[in-house]
Amino acid sequence: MPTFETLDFSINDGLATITFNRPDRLNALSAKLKSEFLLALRSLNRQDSDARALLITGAGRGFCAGADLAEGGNENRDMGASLTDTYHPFLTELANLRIPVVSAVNGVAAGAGMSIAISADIVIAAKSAYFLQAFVNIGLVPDAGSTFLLPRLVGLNRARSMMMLGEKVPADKALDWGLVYDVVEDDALLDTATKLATKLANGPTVALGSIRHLLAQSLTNDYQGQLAAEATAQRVAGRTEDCVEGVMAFIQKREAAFKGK
Ligand code: T3D
Repeated sequence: MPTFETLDFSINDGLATITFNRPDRLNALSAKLKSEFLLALRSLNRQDSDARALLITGAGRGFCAGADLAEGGNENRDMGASLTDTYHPFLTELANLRIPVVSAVNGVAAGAGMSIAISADIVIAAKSAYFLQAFVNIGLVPDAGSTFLLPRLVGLNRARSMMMLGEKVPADKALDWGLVYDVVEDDALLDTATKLATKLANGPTVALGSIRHLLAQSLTNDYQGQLAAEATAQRVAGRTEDCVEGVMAFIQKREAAFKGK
């Protein structure tokens, strides 16, 4: 298992956990953190990885405050190149993960940090957490996939207001908007998110991975294209040991013991 400076990474009983660990900077995305996040995600995407679900959270009082604005060299640098070189690789790896992802948003999720949080399949937020399209407050446009994901999650009007006003959206409002799956008491966040992620880690991994990819494809496919994608995915899922086990367990009136194969 690789060790990292800016995040904690572990895999226990099929559940991988990545905890951003720069609490004094609200887990802002330094160059090091971005490269370590990419390495961790790449290791999870390897065929020989034991991981069957991923939980992402942040140490301290923030989930992630977006780009590290204190890292220097901000004047006249090519931020477009910075995005394609240092953000898009980890965002793409995250989108392509073959396992389900849960984010436990323990505090602020701002800028690209919000993009990471809402890239998860299931987002759980602590009561005190909030979401912030911080970009406009520093004269930037939303990036890291925000303009793709956010309007699809909350609708154009809400996405537009968040992006143009740059105001905090508290967890309760995010729940009301459908941006998060659940909001729990702060001290119950990690436990709740871990239980949920563990349930996914014990699920039929191939089917779960396909569900995340099918839903992603549904954002751009037409109806016929999506029917075809479902058929392709079902061909694969239908041949897994987990499918045999799931049907057998149903007939035998017992709980299925999925192995992720
Ligand atoms: O090329 C590229 O990188 C382009 C990519 C852009 C992607 C983006 O994500 S752009 C958006 C970047 N993020 C922001 O603009 C958010 C900046 N932070 C804030 O607005 C506020 O910190 C928060 C609203 C998130 C939290 O406010 P508060 O009052 O709870 O905490 P604080 O006191 O501002 O922050 C605590 C510390 O974390 C503080 O350090 P200090 O004073 O104790 O030494 C603060 O400077 C530091 N911090 C917070 N956010 C960042 C940060 N340091 C570096 N980068 C940050 N993003």
